[in-house]
Amino acid sequence: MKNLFLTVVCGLSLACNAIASDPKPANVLFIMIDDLRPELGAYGSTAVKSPNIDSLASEAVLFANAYVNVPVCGASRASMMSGIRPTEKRFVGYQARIDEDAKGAETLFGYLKKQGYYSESIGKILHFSEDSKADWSTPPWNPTGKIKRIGHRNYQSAENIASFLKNRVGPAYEAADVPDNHYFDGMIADQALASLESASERDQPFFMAVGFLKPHLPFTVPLRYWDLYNEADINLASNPLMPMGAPRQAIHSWGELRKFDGIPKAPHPVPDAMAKKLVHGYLASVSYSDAQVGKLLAKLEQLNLDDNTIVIVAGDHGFSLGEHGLWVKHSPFDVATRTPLIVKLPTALTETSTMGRLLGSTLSESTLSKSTLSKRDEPTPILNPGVGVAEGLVEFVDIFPTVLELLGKPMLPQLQGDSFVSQLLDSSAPGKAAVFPRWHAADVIKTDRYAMTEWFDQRGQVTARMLFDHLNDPSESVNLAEHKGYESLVTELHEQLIVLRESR
Ligand SMILES: [Ca+2]
Repeated sequence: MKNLFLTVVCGLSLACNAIASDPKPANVLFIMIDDLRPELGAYGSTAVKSPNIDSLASEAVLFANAYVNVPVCGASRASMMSGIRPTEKRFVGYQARIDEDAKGAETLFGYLKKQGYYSESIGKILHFSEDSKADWSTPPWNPTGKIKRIGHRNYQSAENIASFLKNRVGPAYEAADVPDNHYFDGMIADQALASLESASERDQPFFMAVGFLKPHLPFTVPLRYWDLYNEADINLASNPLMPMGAPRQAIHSWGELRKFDGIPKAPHPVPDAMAKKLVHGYLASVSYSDAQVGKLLAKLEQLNLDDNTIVIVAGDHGFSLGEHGLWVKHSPFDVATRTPLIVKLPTALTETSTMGRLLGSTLSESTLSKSTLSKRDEPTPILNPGVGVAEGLVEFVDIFPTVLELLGKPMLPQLQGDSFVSQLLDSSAPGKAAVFPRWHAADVIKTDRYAMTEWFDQRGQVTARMLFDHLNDPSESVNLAEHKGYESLVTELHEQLIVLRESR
């Protein structure tokens, strides 16, 4: 009954301070999935099998247009965990560190630790475990393989291990018939389950960040996840060509994939049969990570932590699987910058049965009583807080302030994003007017309809430009930047980009 009361208060205030005013502070389970593009059933993909994340999404707000600020692991994570935007000099590559690039900045996990939270990192969260290490309540936990020299590749087959130890190269994929926890993500899940048990016994709220490594290359996952797919049925990218009129700056040689055994050297493309194998491996890897997420969600429920825990599932950037002839990330294209973001509020706030209906009607009444339209007889639609598909734009620098608002913690001056709590309470609420990913010399402005990339030289002069109309060309096949009739739009977007560049 207490929760119900607080829920009503939350509804009346049209903010989510109820979580904060609850005498028992909410926990956060933050799950990152490396290199995950929106290749999930919940995002409309019919190619992949992702039942666990899909199930979570049905009880959460799914952000259909969530963009990272840098399409590479380390920099994306550093920017997100500090709430600070990348620049030409800050959070540039995979080796970016918060404690070097943004010295003195608070981290999300460190700030929550100061606020009384138990902050814990399991698996891949920041690129370096040493980065801002003291901000965690306990040293970051990472899995180790039997043969250290193989590192993150974590091959299990004797043949691949021998090949790697001899030649320092191995294949881009592997399908060993082993249990989940012979590969790293199964170990990470096991550790996270144990940590959730410990957390449930601790009289302290937690911020638990769990980072799964797949579908990052190499696609080394148990055979049974490969067996979920028939390779012959796998479709290759429908837009395998560079956009018409794309500048040369848009092309890269996807070196991260080429270093694996058997992949053609630049500038040669991946043959179709190999491309099918790689896409198969990516899908199998997504299903493997999805299964690990399922274990965490089941444990959360089993421990009765779900009613008081915010669950966030996020990628760290997108991934090209042959789109534009490209592979991996490292580009300003939409396929490399858009990533999944799903946020589930504690069950006590989003229960769709009695409590949900009460909350919905409370919100409606509250809105009506404040509205000048309230004298009319048109009812405000019943809202369904915490559930739905949010089409409005968000970007990853917004995650830090959102978590603070949900937990009722004071904001920090360093934060360069905006809370999207309004979209969590009502998924149809508007998102941002624009979001701003960037990659090396390229800055992107993405609005509801358009995406424009500008490449800048060291003097700040534009050297190349791409403009796409996502309404008519969502797969980015025609660069409109030099087309007649787009001059004023280009100028307008350019001016917004300059304002952003000068503000960060
Ligand atoms: Ca990544």
